[in-house]
Amino acid sequence: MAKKKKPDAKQTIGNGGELHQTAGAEDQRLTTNQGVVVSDDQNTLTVGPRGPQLLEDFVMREKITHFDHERIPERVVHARGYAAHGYFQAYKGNSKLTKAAFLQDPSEKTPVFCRFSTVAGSAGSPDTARDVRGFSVKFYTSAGNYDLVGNNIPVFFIQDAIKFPDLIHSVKPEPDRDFPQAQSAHNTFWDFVSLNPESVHMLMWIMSDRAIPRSFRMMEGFGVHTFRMINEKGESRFVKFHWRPKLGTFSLIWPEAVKISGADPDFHRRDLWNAIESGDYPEWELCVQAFTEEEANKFDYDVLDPTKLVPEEQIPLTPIGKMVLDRNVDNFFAETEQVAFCPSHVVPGIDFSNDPLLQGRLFSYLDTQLSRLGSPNFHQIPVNKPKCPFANFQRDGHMQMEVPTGNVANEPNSLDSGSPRECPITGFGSFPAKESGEKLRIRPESFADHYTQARLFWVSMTEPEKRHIVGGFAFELGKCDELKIRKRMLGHLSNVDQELCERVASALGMEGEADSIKPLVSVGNPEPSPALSQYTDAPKTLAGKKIGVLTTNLLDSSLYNALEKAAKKEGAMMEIVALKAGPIKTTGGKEITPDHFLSGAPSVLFDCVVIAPGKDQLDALMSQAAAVDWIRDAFGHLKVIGFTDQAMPMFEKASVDTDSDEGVVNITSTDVASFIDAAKQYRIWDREPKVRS
Ligand code: HDE
Repeated sequence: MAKKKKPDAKQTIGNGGELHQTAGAEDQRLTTNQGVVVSDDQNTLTVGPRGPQLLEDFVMREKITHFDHERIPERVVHARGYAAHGYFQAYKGNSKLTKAAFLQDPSEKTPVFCRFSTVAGSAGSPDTARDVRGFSVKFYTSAGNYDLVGNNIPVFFIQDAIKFPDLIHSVKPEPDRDFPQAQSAHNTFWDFVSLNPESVHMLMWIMSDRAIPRSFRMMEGFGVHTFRMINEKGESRFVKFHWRPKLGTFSLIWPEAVKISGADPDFHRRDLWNAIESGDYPEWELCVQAFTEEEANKFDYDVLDPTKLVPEEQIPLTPIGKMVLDRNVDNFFAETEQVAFCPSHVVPGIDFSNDPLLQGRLFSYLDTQLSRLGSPNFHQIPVNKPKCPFANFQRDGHMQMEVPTGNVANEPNSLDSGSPRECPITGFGSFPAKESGEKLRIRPESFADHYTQARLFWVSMTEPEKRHIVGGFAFELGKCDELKIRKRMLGHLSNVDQELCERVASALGMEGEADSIKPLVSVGNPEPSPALSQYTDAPKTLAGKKIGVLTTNLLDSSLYNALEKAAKKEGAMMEIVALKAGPIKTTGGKEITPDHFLSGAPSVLFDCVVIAPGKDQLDALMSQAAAVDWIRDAFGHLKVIGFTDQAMPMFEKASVDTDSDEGVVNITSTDVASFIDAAKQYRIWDREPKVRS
């Protein structure tokens, strides 16, 4: 179970006033927002005990008025998100690449705030919806705030920012009926993307398990666009940013994700919160693929096109630092909701490329913060405020929190010491890239190949990954009831790969019905890029994962101890699920308070499971359909299942053969090692074709 967090030290606000709602503070008096002590917070002022309420009750009116205005507009995209604080530490030797201050000194820890999100769903939508995940990091560097606002997928749906409102309108709930929520499985989305072949590469990723991550902690992150890094000599290289999770990249599988949406809509945020509370701090390595403009000119795709990636086999990753998230927020609204990321927040040493999607984003984010947070002073909100000194003559506006002094608010001036002044040497200077040309509304020809990298992705997948991509397309297109859209989409898939198209068509029962769509340029036949696969070289580890133990009273104490010890050694978390919420006793008399009770915790919430009824308690457990479902589901979701001899009749009831495969493992109090070894594989992929076609 996660450790409880200690109350925080008190915080100050504004001009030294003290925030009232300070966790753990004693002997504070409840006041109005004007500091007037409240004598009664239970009853409104009335005329007599049963009479009308009085308008003069400023205590009640202030409280209700504040409440009426508690909500701000949710983000138009990425509304559902979760964040944590942490730090970034650079590795040695980045100076050749960049002069960015925070990337120089390995002994320096730069504070960061990192927010993960889904894109399409509203703020209250389930965490495990199929979607790209946002991966935004705000670095509070000594040279100003730097925001790396990326995703967990390295490419995007569209090439030009002007298409973004259309893309988002198509994926959001349909405007007449306001459903479906947090889903791309509907007509408008598939209509739009099938009419925009540039989306096809991204669709391959979105239909893969990348779009249903196991945990934020087990997700890669990507800057998506090509950026520039500039060193002290003024030399520029193009870079692609990658975040690599220390725990490895793992995903859910679709039937599991669907059930988790019901069992725990907060699955990802709970996972991150609990990991940090228990001191198991998630970590990512920041890497770049760096290359010169001359090299880029030789690639057979355009690095300014955000629907393309640079294969790692072509340009390998260079690790430049690591990020650790080690502190949960104190207040979700104040920090996670009010944090404002803008790709235009860069620091000297980092610059933009001409990627037309990036260029559009440089405008959009500042604009959206103005409407979402309501003021150009959003940088004064604590989570957005630079931690280095900042000074300028911008003044006034809604919710000005600072009190600038003096009679001068212009630059240059000679009246008030002339400061603050610009600084041509250390200030941010744009890379002087040469630009010339006619004004045009035109897509470059070098952006025209929409299928080769989609094919690269497909041919780089393992068979289980291919199965899931086919399943993803079939499920989503199955929810799209316009046949013409399905046929058009099958046409695109046949341009990606004939086998992919046939498998999706067969799953839909639409063999041979693909439209014929002529690619603009001929489609290449790329060699696989193993780095694109999640499972080709997946680490065999239980670190950061969760073992669920379904048990009852009188659980064998040596077994409990052996499992607990093994979980600890592997860096995994073990949680006990019992029939009821109250404490149970082991055979040794130890009292354990279960982490969950059965009806609230199906096996989908765990990475691997153990079924271990207590002494003479089999019947009590077996009489519960939810307990039998535990086995059926875990088996169907390809999990490793450990069982005691006593649990065997439950397997018969669940129609799961205990000799099925290497993932169904007998355990005893003296042998949990074979279960742990098997569980490190994460899933038994060979089981899948036997449980679902
Ligand atoms: Fe965003 N995006 N986006 N986006 N985006 C927003 O900004 C936008 C794009 C991404 O945790 C919004 O503050 C346009 C690509 C993340 O707070 C908004 C275009 C990538 C987040 C916006 C894109 C992203 C956002 C909504 C096409 C990956 C969440 C609220 C030109 C590289 C940030 C907000 C957070 C949020 C606009 C495309 C990532 C409206 C116009 C590509 C992670 O400004």
